[in-house]
Amino acid sequence: MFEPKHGIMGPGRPFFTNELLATFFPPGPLMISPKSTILAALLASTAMAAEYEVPGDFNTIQEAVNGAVDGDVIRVGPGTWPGRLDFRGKQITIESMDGPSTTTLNANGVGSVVLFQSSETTNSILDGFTITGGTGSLLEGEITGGGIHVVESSPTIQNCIITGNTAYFGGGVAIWEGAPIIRGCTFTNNHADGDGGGLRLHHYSQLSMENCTFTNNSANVFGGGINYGHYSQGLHANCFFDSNVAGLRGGAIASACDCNDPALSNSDFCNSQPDHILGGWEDEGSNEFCPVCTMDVNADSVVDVNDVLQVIEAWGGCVCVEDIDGDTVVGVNDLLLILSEYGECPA
Ligand SMILES: [Ca+2]
Ligand SMILES: [Ca+2]
Repeated sequence: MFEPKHGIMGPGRPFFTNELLATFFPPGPLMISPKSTILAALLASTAMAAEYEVPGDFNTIQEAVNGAVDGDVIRVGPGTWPGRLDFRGKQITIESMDGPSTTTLNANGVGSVVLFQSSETTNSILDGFTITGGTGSLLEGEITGGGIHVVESSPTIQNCIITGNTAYFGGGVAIWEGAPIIRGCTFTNNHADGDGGGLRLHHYSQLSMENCTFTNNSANVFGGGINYGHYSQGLHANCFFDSNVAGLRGGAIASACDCNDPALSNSDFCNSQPDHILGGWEDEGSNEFCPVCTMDVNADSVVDVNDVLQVIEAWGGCVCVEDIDGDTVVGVNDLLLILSEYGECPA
């Protein structure tokens, strides 16, 4: 009779009971049958579901990833872990033992901190890390995805603090032809020299985001918090945006592109500069916006003749702060908006 040993699952984790074995090996001579084929498959999948600890089983997280197979869980101890981390297409969970406040992945300026670029699915899970020190990866001629680079992949990123990363597109995170799930994450103090200080979606990407916070992210051009690019769309539920800044437009979110309007629900927007949202968006309800002084184009906290003069100087076609209604033309309508809001900006 087949006697299961603990070795199949590792010490202390027996899986096969006599009852289960009886299902596949009824009393009598052992015969090759479809049932034994099923058992072989079961054995294979069960044997793969290992749990590793770093440090302990491996010295680095990447070594653990290299040694892992689909279904495995890598548990990471507290501390700062230098270098880059590539999931290498594996459907595994990498989680911190003690949470993001004590467990940091720091690329120290050598590129993106975490890479999902090998067709990862939502079963590839990053859970509970601070992601920092990232400087992005080259994609289509631009430095993209400072902290996390998602290319043609759809991982799950949860309970992470993404902070202090830079790139040209997507200082914190960039997504290219991906459909990730991001939940319970904080994006703070990330910067893009181009678009998407906290996050950028591009090229047929889809994002499902909930319970995330964006604070103090900045972009020199569009989307201090988030920038949407070509044919991308997303859902943001229960998110909070505070003090995100864009050099041109879309302090919190810019979606002025050939993309679908992002859907927003139960999300709050405060202290965005120069505006909260550039472009269309779908109101799924319960969103709140602090007053924003879009008409104060020279950002001196008062709407007055100086703003009028600046608008007149920018007269004509442009994408700029002087185009207050966002129709890519600085014209009479923008001037009328300024005149309608003359005076001190709301606090
Ligand atoms: Ca002003
Ligand atoms: Ca205009």
